[in-house]
Amino acid sequence: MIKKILVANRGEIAIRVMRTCREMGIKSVAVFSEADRNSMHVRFADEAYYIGPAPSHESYLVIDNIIKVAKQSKAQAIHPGYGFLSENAEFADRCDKEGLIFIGPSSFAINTMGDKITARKNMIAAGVKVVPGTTDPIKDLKEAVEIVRKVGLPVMVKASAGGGGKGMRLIKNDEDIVSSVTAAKSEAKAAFGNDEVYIEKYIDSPHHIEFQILADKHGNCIHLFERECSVQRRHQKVVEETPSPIMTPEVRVEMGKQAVAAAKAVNYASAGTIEFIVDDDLNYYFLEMNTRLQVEHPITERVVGVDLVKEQINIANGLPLTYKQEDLSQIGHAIEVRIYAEDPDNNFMPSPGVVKHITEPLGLGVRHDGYIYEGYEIPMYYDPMVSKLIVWAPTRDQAIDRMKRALYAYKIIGIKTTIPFLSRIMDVASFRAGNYNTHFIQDNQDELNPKDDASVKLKDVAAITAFVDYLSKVEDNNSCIESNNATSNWKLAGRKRGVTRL
Ligand code: MV4
Repeated sequence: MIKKILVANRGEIAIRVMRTCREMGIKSVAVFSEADRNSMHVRFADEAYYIGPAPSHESYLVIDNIIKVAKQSKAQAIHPGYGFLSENAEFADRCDKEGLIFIGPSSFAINTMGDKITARKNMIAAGVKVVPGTTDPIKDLKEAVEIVRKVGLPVMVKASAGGGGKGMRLIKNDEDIVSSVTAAKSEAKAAFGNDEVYIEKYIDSPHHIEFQILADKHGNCIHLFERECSVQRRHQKVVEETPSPIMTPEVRVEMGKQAVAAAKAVNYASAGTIEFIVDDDLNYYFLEMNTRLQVEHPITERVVGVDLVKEQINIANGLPLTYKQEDLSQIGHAIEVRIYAEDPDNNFMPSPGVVKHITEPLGLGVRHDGYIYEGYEIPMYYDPMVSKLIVWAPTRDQAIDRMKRALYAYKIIGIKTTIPFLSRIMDVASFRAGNYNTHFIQDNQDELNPKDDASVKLKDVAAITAFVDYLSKVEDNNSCIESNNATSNWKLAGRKRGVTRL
């Protein structure tokens, strides 16, 4: 059984993984770059090792260095988190060869799903619905024209080595086929060293709905229902929620079965996500599989009541799943928002700097997964996401109210964050109505833009004034407590060195 895990990551996800390690009595090992000497994940771990200069290709992405630290620290397993080496088949293989357990799927599953054309082929063979289009790489421009004629315009050309929106092009007119396919191929070559592209029918204004799955090494596979991830900006998710407001019980059962079939087709064993695009009539199509723990996993954890990292570790230990599909249900509603160190009032410019103050929201139904603290300087080398705020409530309406309350209470001073933008999303009528798709942010740009009127600035001034006033009162009150004859039970209890319990 795994007793020590090296977490090959940083920031909130490294801390997230370490929390579960501690609950399971597993020691955690942190690795850190030059820029992360003062990072919270280093303090959170039982041990920490330096692995190289700030740029991630000289530290968090250097397989040799990470393997070396794993051996030196006698860790038996490596959790890659998300990003960095999490979907690197070579790394998974290398762990295997070095006798280390990679907490994730096999390199075969990563490779098969990583190549989108191979993934499509495998999904079709497994009876999973994919977007109508090609099953093989486009051979030449002549073939491209024929395929577009068959599939019908509009279409998308996508890079087989792409994914997550990278290397995609929309073709609307016949005249554009040749130039778009040519451009897509050369872009793919430059970005991925692989110029294979494929063509799919374009699905207009789709929803992005993904299914969480868990599979063990004994052939058991279950799904943990869906996450609605349609609120995106430049292929970055901004808000995620579960259940999806557009889902029906019937379609949920069908898509869940498809998700399980997709995972089984590649002998998957770990936590994974099957991404679908879904149109307004709830026609759904497999898009791609993410072979890692995802940023938005906490909403599933909250609504289904399963610790996904714990399950990943148990699966890596070779244990069979302890949940059966019929044991699982969705209880209540969860929403996650991602907080970035970016200025939403200035075209989302990165806003690195020192965190002068942070008050994290707390209270009923609130989870905060973050890593920044007062005095911390956010390095500019890595992803600008500073935290995730996850709320749960019995109903969707109450969850939105709770998110608004939590965002109101969330104060970060010193850097600009996307908190005000997220608050405005919660106030958009179509979001409240659950009536939105992947065009949501584009479609509501006016409402989501900052209200550049005096009332906002006045509110800021009022908040600062209130805080200064509060600070001065803290001093005043300190001096008057001593001269006050009225004594509270609390003070009495303290004097008697006994506590009155309620
Ligand atoms: C599509 C599509 C429409 N039709 N494929 C973007 C990310 C990548 N995973 C796939 N993406 C899309 N693929 C077909 N055939 C529209 C998108 C898309 C999108 C998908 C999910 C969430 C947000 C999106 C934003 C723009 C485009």
